[in-house]
Amino acid sequence: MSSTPDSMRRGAVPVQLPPDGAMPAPLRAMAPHEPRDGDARGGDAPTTPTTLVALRDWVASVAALTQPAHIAWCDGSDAENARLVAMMLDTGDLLRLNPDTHPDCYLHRSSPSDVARVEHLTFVCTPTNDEAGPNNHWMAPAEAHAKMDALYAGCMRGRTMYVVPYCMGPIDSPLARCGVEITDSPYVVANMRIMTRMGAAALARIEREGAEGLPFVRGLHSIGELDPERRFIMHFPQELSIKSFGSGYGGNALLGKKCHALRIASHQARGEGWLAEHMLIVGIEDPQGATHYVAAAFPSACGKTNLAMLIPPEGYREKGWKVWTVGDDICWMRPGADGRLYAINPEAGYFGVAPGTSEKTNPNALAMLDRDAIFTNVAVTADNQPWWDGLPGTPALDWQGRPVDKANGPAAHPNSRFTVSARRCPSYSPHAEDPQGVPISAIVFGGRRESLVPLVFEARDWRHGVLVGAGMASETTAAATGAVGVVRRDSMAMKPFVGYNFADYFAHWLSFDAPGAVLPKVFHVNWFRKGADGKFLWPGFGDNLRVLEWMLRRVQGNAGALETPIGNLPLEGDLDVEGLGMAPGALDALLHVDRDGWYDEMEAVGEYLAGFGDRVPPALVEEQQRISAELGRP
Ligand code: SAT
Ligand code: MN
Repeated sequence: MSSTPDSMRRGAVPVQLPPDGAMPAPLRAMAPHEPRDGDARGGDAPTTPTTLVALRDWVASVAALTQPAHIAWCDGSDAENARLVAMMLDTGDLLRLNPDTHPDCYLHRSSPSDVARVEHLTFVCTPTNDEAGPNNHWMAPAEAHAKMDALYAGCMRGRTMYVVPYCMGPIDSPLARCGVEITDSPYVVANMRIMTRMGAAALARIEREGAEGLPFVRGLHSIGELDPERRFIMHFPQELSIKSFGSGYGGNALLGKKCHALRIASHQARGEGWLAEHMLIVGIEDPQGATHYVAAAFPSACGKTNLAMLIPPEGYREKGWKVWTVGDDICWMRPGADGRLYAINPEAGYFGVAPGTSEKTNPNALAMLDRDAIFTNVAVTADNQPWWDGLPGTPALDWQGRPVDKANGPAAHPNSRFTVSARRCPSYSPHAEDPQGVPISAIVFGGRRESLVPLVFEARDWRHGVLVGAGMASETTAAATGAVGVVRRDSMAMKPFVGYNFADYFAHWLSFDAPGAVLPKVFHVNWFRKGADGKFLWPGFGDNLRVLEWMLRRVQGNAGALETPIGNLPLEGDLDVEGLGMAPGALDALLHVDRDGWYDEMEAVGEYLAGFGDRVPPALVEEQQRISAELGRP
């Protein structure tokens, strides 16, 4: 990807560095308010990069290690983005899509061995292995630093090093947190500009907070040679830092997303009394005009984006139901003065799974994708429009740019993605950028389960809800490298994303049940239950609002439920299935609790918890045992 020397590129305004080895000199140019002659090619003279000594020193030390040809401080402006895009069109990092149908849309084809997150190469480097827990790969911090620094030595020779200040969350929100990503990938810069509040405003906040002694998260990223054998994603939660090498893809490379907003933030949140979760946030407006916010945790590629942008079924629309999107992937929430949990979406864009996004499944998403979007690893039609399964038209070239041939597999990669600004979403909530966040009425856990798990059930209280989240399991998807369709435990959909020991994380969740707390109700859903014929029993997508409606009526105390050992389920007639034309028996099957199957499931959850040893909160084990006992040994 970066084989072209940067001397041939036109990028974000760079600072010209002397040849290898002579580091300190150019950083002289970063003294406050000192003009620079950095852009040797006559671009606009860059202003002073930063007044913050800690940032300056870190950038200097990274440059000394990685030896870039230029340093470019990104301001996030349109002009800077235009320069980067022009440069990437020159180098082939981006291809322009059909400007008539998709103005300002670009295609990026990643290296074929770099198409998803790499969980087996992702490490949490806490001082002790126990702090990372059995849920994480662990490496001692000193060893991890040494390994990464050896990879970084000279890795940016001939390249530009981009310094990308960003803010996760509305720029004026007390719940937001900032970071700086240093990267040698202009594609990462362009994506970070969409996915975060990137540039001058973020830098100003970082400097203001820095002056008060507050830290920023430091993320160092190099694509290296995109060699899967030399690829690692390392997290140092205690140092609030990230080191990523060898991948340019998604969560491996856009460090604000999973690395910062989940792995590092979950550690920060634990210390500061809040939650950093892998959840969408959606507002449901009822016909009376009241909006209730729901946060829902599903593993990657299980429909978070679709649920966040749901379009109500016709009968609901007629009655006045509306759905408002706050976020589709990550949720930061903390108790407010009134005891409720208030949530922000730390992201500013969507990095959504393309295949399956269609007029039927998610018209709101499609509506955002006809301009100002970056597509990664999708196919293209003969007239150069992006294409994937679910779209009309015929693909001409596959995700690797080859003429489409069934023998090569799907035309669009199963983990191909779009990157687009949240503000382009037709259902974007007018409260999505409220600095104080939105109050959460319900938390929903869910996964892909062909069998056993009913369409919906409600936890009887917070403690039970935490167990429901901890015991979650789902069939794996293409979002991570590895086998697809294998059921694995994925507590709170955070298995790949929590920056510390799951046992401590469960205890942190339990701790929110404190005096004065007004906690959301907790539910579990499964849209993916199949019948004996192997077909999905529930239509899903827009019709999921029917299930959300029942939840909100439960929250307000005006819907019935059948109490069972696994939780409370809708009674016959509680779910509005009018107009669905469901097959006889389908709803019964969807709401059936198989006691023997659930006994085995709860025993498996017990074994899973036992895997965390003494660290696991006794309250959670008691809860599991209570339910097992109620179910009774088959
Ligand atoms: O981690 S990514 O951002 O690549 C996508 C995901 O797994 O949710
Ligand atoms: Mn995700």
